[in-house]
Amino acid sequence: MGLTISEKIIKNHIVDGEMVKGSQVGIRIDQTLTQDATGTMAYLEFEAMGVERVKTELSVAYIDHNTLQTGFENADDHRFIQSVCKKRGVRFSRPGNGICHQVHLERFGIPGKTLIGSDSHTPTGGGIGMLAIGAGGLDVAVAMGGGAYYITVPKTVKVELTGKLRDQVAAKDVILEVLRIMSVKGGVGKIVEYAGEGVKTLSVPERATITNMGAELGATTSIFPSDEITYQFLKAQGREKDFVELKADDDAVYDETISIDLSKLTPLAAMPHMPDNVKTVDEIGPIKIDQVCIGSCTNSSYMDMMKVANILKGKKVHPNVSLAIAPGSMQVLHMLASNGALADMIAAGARILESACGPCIGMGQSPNSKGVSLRTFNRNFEGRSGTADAGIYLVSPQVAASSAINGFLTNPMILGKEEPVEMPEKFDINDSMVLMPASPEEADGVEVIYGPNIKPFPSSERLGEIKAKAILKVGDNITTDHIMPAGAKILPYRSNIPYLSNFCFRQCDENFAENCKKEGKGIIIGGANYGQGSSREHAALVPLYLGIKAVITKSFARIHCANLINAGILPLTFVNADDYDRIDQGDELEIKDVRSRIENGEPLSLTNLTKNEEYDLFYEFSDRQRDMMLEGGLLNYTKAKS
Ligand code: MIC
Ligand code: SF4
Repeated sequence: MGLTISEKIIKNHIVDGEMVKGSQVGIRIDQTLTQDATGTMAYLEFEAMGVERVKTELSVAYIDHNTLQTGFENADDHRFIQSVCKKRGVRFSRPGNGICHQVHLERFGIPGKTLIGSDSHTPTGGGIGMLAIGAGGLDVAVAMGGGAYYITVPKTVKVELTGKLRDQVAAKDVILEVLRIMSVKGGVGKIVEYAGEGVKTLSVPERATITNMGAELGATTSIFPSDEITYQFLKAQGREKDFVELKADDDAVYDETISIDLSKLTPLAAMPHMPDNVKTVDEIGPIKIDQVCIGSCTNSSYMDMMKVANILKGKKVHPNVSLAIAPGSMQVLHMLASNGALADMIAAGARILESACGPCIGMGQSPNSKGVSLRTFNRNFEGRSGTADAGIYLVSPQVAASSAINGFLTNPMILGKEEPVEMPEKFDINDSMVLMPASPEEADGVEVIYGPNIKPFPSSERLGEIKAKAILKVGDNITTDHIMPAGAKILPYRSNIPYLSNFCFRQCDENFAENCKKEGKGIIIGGANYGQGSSREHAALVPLYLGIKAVITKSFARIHCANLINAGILPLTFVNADDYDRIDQGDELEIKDVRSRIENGEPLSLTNLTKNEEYDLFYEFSDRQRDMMLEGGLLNYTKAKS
């Protein structure tokens, strides 16, 4: 039986377990990446593991999220990360060098290799044929230390592409169409592989836009073949030696197939407040807009920026619209500056931001009250922009640029033919913003510098009795942004769990933290797809700090579920989804004999002491996960094993 692309890569990297769908395997990790918002914690965890030097082929730390530096906190975190990197053998991409996924694709991604990153959009690397997976910081720390990364062997969805995109229709429209078809939970437990004649018509940055936003499907990752187009991209980056061809076998078996004729797509938009709330731009109509933001790891490549510059050239941004543009990397920004495109953007009235995540994670550029903001980003969760009542629409660069000029949502097809943007034969290559680590001999003399805002992460206890209140009950599709919000006011405290805890679940229940502190413990009841979105392990570490013992839901998103286990919080699901309705916030709950039952692989049930009822619970742990749960999380487990 033939293999899919991802099956081939997994097979080449298995170090533990068998490649059987649905079972857990440990894979060897060739590369890791971190960003600063999750990285500070990941390096604190790495330091706690006591490993002298990273054991991967390549590990890179990027500073791209917390670049606002409104106080000393972010700069201290950057300095901490820089010092750990120097000592432990990690390359350090300085603030200003660009967004992790964009830079990694340009300078480091290699087809056929495995990459895990402490950021949910790590699958961007799938655009170049990597098996690139988003993970919690602790998983990344373990991989840096040479440990395997464990995944459940996923099902494979084949997206068969035919035809070619018409002018003014973009890769963003392809992934929005996939989201429309599959929804934000449609990818859970699956890898999405792109295939078919249409693949050849898409450049690497376009493919990367598509795999990037595969994160919004809840997929483990997404991947494109590595072909002639990949070779040309790597060659233009001066990295042709990294090329290997990768394709699925003709008789590969897929679990599902979706077909998309690229030539039939029209410009789409994801409406507030979910990335799968997709309609055509024409269906939504010419709504008035207040803001346009162009950039993020989804759409900030040189090609995207040139398309935007071509639309803006010689025009003016509408007086009622604020247009902000953040090119994705120093490479992109430098090339735009050299060829005059940056001047066209500035002349049109665009506000040029540094090459970083910026508004995508609420670091500045929050829209006005009830503002309508079009963004080329990947997430439009309620409140994420920093303005609670703003409406965020996710669109392509072409929709964004043409709308910025008109002042209303615009189908760029009215502009007619697109000015062609050629893939450069040679990108500007300048890696001076990536600092190399000290040699092993010099590393001894390097000191790790901690700032006063860096607090130790919470410790967890071995699994014991669980008897606590349903301290919070929430609905479906709760995101990690709900659990642990980001934004300019809170992000500087990513290395200070006690302070962060005050903001936990604020959007759902403003008394949550206070209630937890009063009770000292609690159980959270959730709906379907609980914990979707960001990989931030803070969404598990903060509840751990607040005494949460178990989270019981209809279903979980993959990364968050892994983060809960890593933190030693029990993730359980209802056997009968209807039992969710029987529990009220405040009910006294008990999971009887939880430790011995999990130890012996026996079923669990939840006793509702308030209502005098009993509900069956489901859990599925590999042996390793079971041992981790019993020890109280991955760090305790790793220590106990060594
Ligand atoms: C995001 O897009 O939500 C982030 C910010 O990049 C996160 C990581 C984080 O919360 O630090 C992600 O996607 O994992
Ligand atoms: Fe940064 Fe936004 Fe990409 Fe997350 S989604 S890595 S915040 S640009």
